[in-house]
Amino acid sequence: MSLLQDWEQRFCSVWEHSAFTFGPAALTVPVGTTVTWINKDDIPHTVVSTDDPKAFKSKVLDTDEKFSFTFSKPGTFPYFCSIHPKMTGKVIVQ
Ligand SMILES: [Cu+2]
Repeated sequence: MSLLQDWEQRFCSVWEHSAFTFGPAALTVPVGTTVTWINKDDIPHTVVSTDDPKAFKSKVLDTDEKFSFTFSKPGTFPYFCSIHPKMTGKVIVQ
């Protein structure tokens, strides 16, 4: 049985300071956590790692589609939406 709690990230459609947002924008999780992003917006979004090489990259997610990634190494993993590059977030893995 895993003691790790997996997380759901939601895309927010709030238009604030000219940027869409990920909610929460910064998430701190233990190593081994699977983070799932769910598009609760009515427009498509993506989740793309900004690291090189990319740690993860989703396809274009339509409404209610999901993308999951399991973080198996500690570190800070910034990401953005490739359709709306001002949408950024990060996952901090400890
Ligand atoms: Cu987007």
